[in-house]
Amino acid sequence: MSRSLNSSVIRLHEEHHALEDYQGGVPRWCNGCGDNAILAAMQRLCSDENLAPENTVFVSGIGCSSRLPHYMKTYGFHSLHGRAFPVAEGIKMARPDLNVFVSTGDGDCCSIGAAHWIHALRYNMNITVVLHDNHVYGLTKKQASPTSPRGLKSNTTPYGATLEPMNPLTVSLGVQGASFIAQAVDWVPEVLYDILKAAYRHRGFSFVRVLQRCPEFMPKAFDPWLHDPQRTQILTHKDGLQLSPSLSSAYRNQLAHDPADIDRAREIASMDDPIPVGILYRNAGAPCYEDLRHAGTLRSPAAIRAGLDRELDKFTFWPEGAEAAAAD
Ligand SMILES: Cc1ncc(C[n+]2csc(CCOP(=O)(O)OP(=O)(O)O)c2C)c(N)n1
Ligand code: SF4
Repeated sequence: MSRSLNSSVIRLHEEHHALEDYQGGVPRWCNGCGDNAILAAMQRLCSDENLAPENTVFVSGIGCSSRLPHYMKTYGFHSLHGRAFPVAEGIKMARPDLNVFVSTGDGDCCSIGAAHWIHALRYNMNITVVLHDNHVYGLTKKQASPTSPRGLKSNTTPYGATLEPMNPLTVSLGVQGASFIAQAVDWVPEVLYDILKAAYRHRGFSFVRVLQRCPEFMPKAFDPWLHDPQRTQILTHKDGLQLSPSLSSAYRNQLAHDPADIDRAREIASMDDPIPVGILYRNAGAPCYEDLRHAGTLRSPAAIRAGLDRELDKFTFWPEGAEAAAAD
């Protein structure tokens, strides 16, 4: 083998990351938990996009879904309940070059973390977010969440949940600055993967709500949709999802939807039967907060040194006239 060919082979080997490069610990989720499908799609995405593990961070709050960073062989930050967004935003401000992902549950995001969620949408930082929405608090063994169906009997609602559920899609689409809103379901993995890929490739805050099965505490929650593919409506468009021929014949209920149309996106988002799946809204031109604030510059070696110099100079004794001379 010639020397240049040899070195290219070595470079190829060094630069390509296989699926195993992203597979961390063995997941502790229950059998049949939809979190497994989301994890598999994430690992495939990282490998296909060849994201350097050392430049990739998965951030989460607390919950079953928030265990995802443990299972990715990248950097990870399993933070506090409801606090994944400010942690992810801090990372992005300091290191805008990193690929930053967030995994959050419906309790983590829509309940305790709701204020952070709204402002994260508004700030539109380049972060890819997956809301694992199983309509319940799983980790703490069945309490009602903001997305629980009305009437759900749980440890906190023994007579049934009183309120109508919150719709994370319509809430997100109501926030000024929101730039990418999509919905997927864990039981159609190919479409889940395509939506996560589009979300990752969008430059801005991409928010993907994934309807996620929790066989332990919500065993039949999505059965009607699982048993009847026509009750899932796939949003297709040349700038959105395009189904493979086999999926197209299985999921015949399709709706052409241009993700640039926010008014139509809001109408579609409010449907719950059939479930809309696809990219509801995308605005590639929305400004990212880190660009507006020139993120990362504060942490450059030159900026850190200048800051230290400024601090140390406060303790310098300048003989008369020397300060002006030093400034010249
Ligand atoms: C400040 C705080 N409050 C409450 C809890 C208890 N707690 C842990 S996880 C959780 C809810 C998790 O539900 P969700 O976000 O829907 O995730 P899932 O487990 O369903 O994936 C709660 C209330 C906590 N850890 N910290
Ligand atoms: S309790 Fe539910 S959400 Fe948690 S791991 Fe089990 S199936 Fe998944």
